[in-house]
Formats: sequence, structure tokens, C-alpha cells
Amino acid sequence: MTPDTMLSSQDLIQMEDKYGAHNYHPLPVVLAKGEGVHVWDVEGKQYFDFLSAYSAVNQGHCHPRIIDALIKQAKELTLTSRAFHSDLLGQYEKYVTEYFYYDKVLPMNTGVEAVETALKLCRKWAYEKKGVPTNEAKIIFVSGNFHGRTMAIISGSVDPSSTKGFGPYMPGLTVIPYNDLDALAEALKDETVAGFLVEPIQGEAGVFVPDDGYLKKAAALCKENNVLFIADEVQTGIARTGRLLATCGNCNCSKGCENNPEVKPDILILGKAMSGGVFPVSAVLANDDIMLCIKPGEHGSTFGGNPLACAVAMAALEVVRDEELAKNADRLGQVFRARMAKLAEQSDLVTLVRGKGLLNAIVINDTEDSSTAWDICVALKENGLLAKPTHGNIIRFAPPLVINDEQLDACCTIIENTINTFQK
Ligand code: IF1
Repeated sequence: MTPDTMLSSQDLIQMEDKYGAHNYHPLPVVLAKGEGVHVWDVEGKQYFDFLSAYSAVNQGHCHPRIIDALIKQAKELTLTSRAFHSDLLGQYEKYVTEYFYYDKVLPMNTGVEAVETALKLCRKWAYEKKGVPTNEAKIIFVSGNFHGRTMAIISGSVDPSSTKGFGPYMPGLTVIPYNDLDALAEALKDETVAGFLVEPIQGEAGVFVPDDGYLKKAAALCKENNVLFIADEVQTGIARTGRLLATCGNCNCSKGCENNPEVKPDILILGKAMSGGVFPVSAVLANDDIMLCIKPGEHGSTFGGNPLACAVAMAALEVVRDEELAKNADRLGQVFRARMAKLAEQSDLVTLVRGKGLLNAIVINDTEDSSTAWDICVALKENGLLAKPTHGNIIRFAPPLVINDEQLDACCTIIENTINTFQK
């Protein structure tokens, strides 16, 4: 069956509607090609991609070095399962643990699988190392979180669109307010607490950046109470926030280092841009005293650590380092927020801009349930820029980190013109 290239966007949308589950409400655009910061629809119209597949395409669409690695490895060996060793797994594990400065990595595929893995690892550590009574370990989540859509993970969500109609929920998870150290200190008094799971910046909630020092102090409170600090960097990691990791300090180098992180998570969760959007690759990193609590046969997955994923991920991480994407995100993120701050001053539609690096959002001056943010995104699409609202009246802007000054300038102009001419 060869794809029919003569079908129109309308034909293809109708086909998805007829034959596909209705678990999404996409913007009315049908993409057929991607390269760098651009994507094209089936009619050949070009757009700037300002979502980057939710920060999976940090390296730009179809980065040649990553695609070459994919094609080369695909001709050799794609999957062995973990019943056998492969020639790439050990090399990948060495590369990734040296890149992020941890003893070991447990390779998985999707972000949520990595989060689930981190929770299982945390519980195992609690029983084997902390001495929490069996089946009593608790893990603290924060409100506004988004860690994926499996039953365990939604059990720690407070968002009805993630939880409604999917009960009963998994026990052992408690939820406290984000960016609230007093609430964390209170929750940590419970000696059965094993871990604290947090996004350094809450992406889906609307790009909420916590107060300066929150992560560092939260990590210190966890240490004082012998609780694991678990950072979900699936969306904020891999240079997106102007640092290699959002938990890094103020350095914006594009390589892992151990000398100045603001916070060194006990368990680090990565996904999305680990592969530059070319293949599902996620990872859980930890040091031996934690990682070795999981023994042979106790966890895994068919595709976890497959040779194709290893080859793609090493190429994708090389690109981040060689093209200094963290530095670029840091610098152009400041340019972007300055332009949007000016827009907020002069427009009654935009109340503020917030974010870090090239993970930013504007807040639209309307109620959560209004269609204004959505309508603005449809207008942006007409003007050649793709973005999507998160909750209600917040529009997230997250272009590929390979964007250059001219492209960013053109995109800011598109956003400004669209907002300034928009009629509710
Ligand atoms: C969808 C949201 C973003 C994540 C963090 C784990 C995961 C995600 C911080 C799970 C995934 C994706 C899921 C994707 C849309 C996107 C998303 F809108 F759903 F909430 F980015 F904000 N931790 N986020 O952001 O990773 O299993 O998806 O690989 O569900 O449509 P995953």
C-alpha cells in the first residue's frame, strides 16, 4: 500500500475522523514534510513550527545527522530485545551516563514509561534502602503536573481531563501545591514518603516557572528527609530551557557537567528530544545505590534500549552539543520574551509572557473556557506559524532550538501582526 499523495487536507482529516479514535482535537492543518524550523502541509504551504512536537524536535525536523544515523543503523539491526546483548547498548549507556553524569541508565521508549520506571525504582529503593514498610511507600506529586497518561501517572494528576472516568486510581500518591516549600516540608514529615516528583518548569500547565531557588530548596528538603528528588525533564530537558537540563545552574553549556548544577536529581527522567523526534527514546538515570535496587527480570520493555534507538539518540545528543543548542535557546529566548513583553504592553489581548529559554507562553486576556486562544492559533496558522493553546487561554511557543535570529524575528512579527489585527 503506497500513500496516496493526491489526497487533500480535507480528505485526510475526514479519513482520520472516520477511521481514527477521537482522542485529540488537532488544529485544522495536515503536515506532510518537515525540515529544521519549517513544516509543510499537503498543499505545500510552509509554516514555522512553534510547538516542536511538544519539545521533541529540539534539533529541528529531520536533522540530517540524526536521519543518517537512523538509516545507517536500520540497515544493520533494529531490535534484538533484551534477551540478548547488542553491540550498541553498552556504547549508548556509556555515552549517556557520561553525558549527564550518572552511574547508570535504564533505557525505555516513551516519556510516561520512563516516569513509571522512575516511580517503580523509587518504591524499590524505599523498601530496600530506606526501610519503608512494604506497600506503604508514598510519592509526592505537585498540582498542575503533567507526566503522561497511564493509569498510575494520572493517579497523581488533579486535571479532570486526565483523570475523569478512568478510576479507580493507584494508591500511594499525594499531591501538594507546586512552588510551595512549606507544603513540601509538611508532606515530608511522613516517614513513608519515598520520593518527590516534579517538573522543573510545568509545561502543560502553561509554562509555569517556579520561584528562583524553589528546586534547590526542595531538593535540600528531600535530602534532609531521605526522600528521592525525581526530576521529570521530558519536556524541559535537552537544552529546551537554555540549559542542557532545566535543573542545571546558570551555565548554558550544551554538555552535561557535575560541577554546578542548581540541583542534581537523584533520579533524572528524559524523553522526547533524546531522539530529536525521530524515534521514541526515553531514559531514567540514577547512581548505583538507587539503580541497582531493580534486579534482572524485574523491569523492562520489548523496545527499551534497542540498537536503532541507541544510534539515533547518540546522534541527537551530539547535535545538541555540537550546535550549542542550549546557548542558542538561552539567547533567543531572551529576545523572544522581550518582543512579547512589548506586545503585552500595547495589546489588550495579551496579559503577559513567561518562560525560560525557548519554552515560553503568552497568557490571553480572556476566560479559561473562551475560544480566543484557539482562534488566535487558527489565525497564526493562516499567517504561517503553528502553535497550540495549552489550558484554556495560554498559548505555548516552543520552536526548534536550531532557529536563527532572522527566523525568530520573522516569527515575532507574525505573532505581533496576528494579535494586533485579531478580532474576537
Ligand atoms: C500528548 C501534554 C506536553 C511531558 C512530561 C512526561 C510526558 C510528557 C513533562 C509523557 C508528555 C506530551 C504528551 C502529548 C502532548 C505533550 C504534552 F500536552 F500532553 F501535556 F508536552 F505538555 N512528562 N507530554 O510533557 O511523555 O509518554 O507522551 O512520551 O499526550 O498528546 P510521553
